[in-house]
Amino acid sequence: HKNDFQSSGEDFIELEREYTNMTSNGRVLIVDDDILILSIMNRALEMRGYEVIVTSNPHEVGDIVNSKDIDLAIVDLIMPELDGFQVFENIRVHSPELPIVFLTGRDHTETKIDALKRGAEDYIVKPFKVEEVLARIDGIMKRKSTYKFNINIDELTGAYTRKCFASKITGYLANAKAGKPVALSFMDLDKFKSINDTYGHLVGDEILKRFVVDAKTYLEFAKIFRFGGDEFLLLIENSSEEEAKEILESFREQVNGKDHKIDGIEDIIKIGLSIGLTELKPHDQVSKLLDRADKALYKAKESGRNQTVA
Ligand code: GH3
Repeated sequence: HKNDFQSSGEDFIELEREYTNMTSNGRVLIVDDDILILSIMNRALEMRGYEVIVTSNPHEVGDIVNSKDIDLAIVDLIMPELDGFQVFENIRVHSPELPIVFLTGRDHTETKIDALKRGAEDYIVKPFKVEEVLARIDGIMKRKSTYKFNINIDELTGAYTRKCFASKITGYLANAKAGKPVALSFMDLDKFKSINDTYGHLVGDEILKRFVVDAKTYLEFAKIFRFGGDEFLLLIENSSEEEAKEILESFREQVNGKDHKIDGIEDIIKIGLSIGLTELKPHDQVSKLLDRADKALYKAKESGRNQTVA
């Protein structure tokens, strides 16, 4: 079950690495039978901060794309063993979203149009200027990283998004299957609408932002996702329901104990927090899991709010 255990936590490290560009600007695969091209591009890309994987064997491409987290592929169009378009289709099967750039000696308008229509990101004709190829690749990677950032990080609060949750939950469920406890909670601010109604939407926004900052500070070992509006999901790994309940109650008390002073507002604003808690079960379906957490949250609201219900 080694892979099961590897999933979620490392995925997030990967995400954060991409956002902060700490270790690499991304991973590029180059497929070309011309060893000279491989070596020139390898060196140029590495100097630019990319991790590079090269192969002159187009039959390997499917496996590489499957096993390594590739961000972009550069593919030669004419290779003795396999046509570049076939390599392109192979990659598409394994990784439909991966940007693919053709690098080719075939300066032929119809082939170029064919490649672009199939969805190639670019079509660069040899001989090429290395600087120009690098500029094109930098552009593609920048767009890709902005796109990934935008779909995974909530713009207002900086919490992970609901989409991000959807893409990660399978990994967490695999962990549960492997016997690793994971707790999930639904949290909803109490009477949040009345903060908006009394002080305006911008003050409401500020409260949401502060709430996420506090969650990230107090619960730094957990992952917080904004599910929508004032509703958040929290995942705590290596934690049973019982342990999570203690952690969350203490967090709720911290949140509730805080006085929020906001510029231009006389009143002190307090946040109440209702929390529904459950644990991932080995054969859980996502919908069942969310349903349990949601029902617990509903109970917390019904029983008078500002409390944790498991
Ligand atoms: P309850 O304790 O029953 O949950 O009461 P509530 O007022 O919190 O009810 P509800 O959760 O339905 O209200 C959520 C409100 O959050 C309604 C919506 O206008 C507001 N809201 C949703 N998204 C945002 C946002 O991004 N910013 C602000 N300021 N308000 C938002």
